Amino acid sequence: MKILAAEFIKSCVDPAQFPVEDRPEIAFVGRSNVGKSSLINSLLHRRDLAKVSRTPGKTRAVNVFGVSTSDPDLARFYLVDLPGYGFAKVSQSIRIQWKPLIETYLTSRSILAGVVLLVESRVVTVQDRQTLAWLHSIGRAPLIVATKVDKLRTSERADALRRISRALGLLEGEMVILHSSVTGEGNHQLWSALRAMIKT
Ligand SMILES: Nc1nc2c(ncn2[C@@H]2O[C@H](COP(=O)(O)OP(=O)(O)OP(=O)(O)O)[C@@H](O)[C@H]2O)c(=O)[nH]1
Ligand SMILES: [Mg+2]
Repeated sequence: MKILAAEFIKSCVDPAQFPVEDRPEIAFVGRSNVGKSSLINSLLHRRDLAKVSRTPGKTRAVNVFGVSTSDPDLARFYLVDLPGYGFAKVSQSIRIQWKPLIETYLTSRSILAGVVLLVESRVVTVQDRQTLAWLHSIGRAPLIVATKVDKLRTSERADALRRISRALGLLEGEMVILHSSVTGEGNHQLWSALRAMIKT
C-alpha cells in the first residue's frame, strides 16, 4: 500500500470547526506524552506532520489530517489527533476547555469509524483505565495500542502485555498492538486494524 497524500487539514478548538462529515475518521486518544502525534507521523512516514513535543500538552486542539492511499479500502479518510488527558501541569482553564471538546468530538461524530486508545507500554495509569471504561460506555470500544515498545527488551514484552491487560482490565484475547514510532514496529498491524475499522 502506498500513501498517496497526507496533509494537515485543520486545527479545531470548537466543535463548530469540526470538518464536514464526508469521509471516515479514526481518532487517537491517550494521555499527554503517550505518543499520539508521533504515531500518526510514523504511520504516514512523515517526520513532522503532527507536532511532537517532549513537553506534555503539546496538542491542544483537535487536529485533523487528510490521508489517501493506494488501497481501495483506505482511499480517503481522516486521522484525528486529540489533545492528551491527564497532564497535571496544564492549567485548569485549558483543561476545562479541552474536556468538552474531546468528549463532544467522540460522542457526536457519526462518521467516526474507530477510536485508537494509546497507553504507554511501561506505564498504564488509572486514568487510562477510566478512559477505556468511558469509551465503552459511549459505545466506542477502542483498539488499544501500547506505545514506545522500543524501550522494552524483547524479554520484557510478554510481561508488559500481561501487565497492560491487567491494568486495563482487558478480557482474555482482547488485542493490544505493540508499537514504536522510533522503529516503526507495529505499523503494519495497525494499518490492518485501521483498514478493518474503515471497511466495516
Ligand atoms: N522512545 C520513544 N519515544 C517516543 C515514541 N513516541 C513518542 N515518543 C516521544 O514521546 C514524547 C511525546 O510524543 P508526542 O507524540 O508529542 O505525544 P502526544 O501523545 O502527542 O502528546 P500530547 O500532544 O501532549 O498529548 C516525544 O518526546 C516523543 O519523541 C516511541 O515510540 N518511542
Ligand atoms: Mg500530540
